[in-house]
Amino acid sequence: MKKLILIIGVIVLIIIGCVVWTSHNAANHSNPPDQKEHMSQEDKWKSQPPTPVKVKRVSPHEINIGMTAQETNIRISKTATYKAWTFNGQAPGPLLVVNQGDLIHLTLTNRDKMMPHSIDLHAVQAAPSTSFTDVNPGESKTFTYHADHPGLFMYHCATQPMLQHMGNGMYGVILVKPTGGYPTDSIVDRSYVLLQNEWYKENDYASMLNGNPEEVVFSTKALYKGDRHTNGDDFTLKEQPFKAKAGERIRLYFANMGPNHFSALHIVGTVIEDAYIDGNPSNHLKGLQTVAVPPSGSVVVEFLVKKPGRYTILSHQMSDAEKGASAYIDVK
Ligand SMILES: [Cu+2]
Repeated sequence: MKKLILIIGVIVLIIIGCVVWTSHNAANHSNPPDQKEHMSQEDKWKSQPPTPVKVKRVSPHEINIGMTAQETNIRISKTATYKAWTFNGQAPGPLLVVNQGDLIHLTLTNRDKMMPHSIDLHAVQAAPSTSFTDVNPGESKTFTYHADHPGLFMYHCATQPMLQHMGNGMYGVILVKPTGGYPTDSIVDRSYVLLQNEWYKENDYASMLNGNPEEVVFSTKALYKGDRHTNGDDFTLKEQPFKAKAGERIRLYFANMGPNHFSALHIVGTVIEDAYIDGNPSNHLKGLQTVAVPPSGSVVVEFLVKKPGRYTILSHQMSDAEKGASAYIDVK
C-alpha cells in the first residue's frame, strides 16, 4: 500500500512539474520584454526626410543655429540602408561653421516620436547638467554658449545609453574658425572635409559594446558652396573621388566620430607637410606619415599631390580600411 501511495505521489509531482515548465516557456516565448519593445519601435518607424540646418548670423559675434533630431533611413552600402538616429536626417550630421568668439544660440527640435535626444558640443564650455540636457519627443529647447576655442570639434547626442545613440548615427562636427586663421592659409589650393564613423549591426547594442562594426566608413560635408554632402557609406568617395591638380596643396579637415575605433589617418603617396591637432593653429606639427585621431578627435592636415594619378586616403588600421574607411583623390 505504502509503495502504491509513493508511486502515485511521484507521478503527480512529475505532472505538476511539466505543467509549470510548459507554461513558463510559453510565457517566455510570447512575451520577451525587449522583443516586444523592439516590435513596437519597428511598427512606429517612419523615415523622415532630411531637414536643412538653419543658420542665421544675428550680430557680428552671435549666431542662431536650428537643428533637428530625427529618424531617417541612411544608405550605408550598395545593398544596405540603416534606420539611423540622426541630426537633420544626415549621418554624420550637418557641418556647423562658426567664428572663434561667437555666442551660439542652438535650438534642438526633437522630431523623433519615440525617445528623447540631446546635443553635446565639444567646442563649448558649459555645465552638461543644464546645457546638454534631454529634449523630449515633439519638443524644442534652446541652449546658449560661447565658442572661444578654435578648432574642429565633435558634437553628439548625450542621451543615455550614449553608445546606442552614437552607434545609431547621432554625431557631427562644428568648425570654430580661428580668429587669425592658420599660418598656412595663403598656400592652400583646396580644402575638403572628411569624417570617419562606424556602422554596427542595425541597432544592436551588443555589437556596439563589443566594438566590432560591420562597416567603418568615410563621408564629406560641404565647406564651400558647390561642395558635396554625403552620409557615411563604403562606396561614394571611391566611386566619385575628390578632385585636384598636380602640384596643389590640399587641406583636409578630418574628424573621427567613432564611436569606438581610433583612426590612423594616412594619405598614400604623400607626406603630411603641416598638421594642426584638433584644428587648433597652436597645435602645429610638421612632416608626419600617419596621424592618430581618437574617437571624438580631429586634425587639420595639409599635403602636396606632386604628380597626376589616383591617391588613397585611408585609416591605416587596415581592418577598418578593408571595412570601408578609404577614399580617393584623382589628380590631373
Ligand atoms: Cu539621441
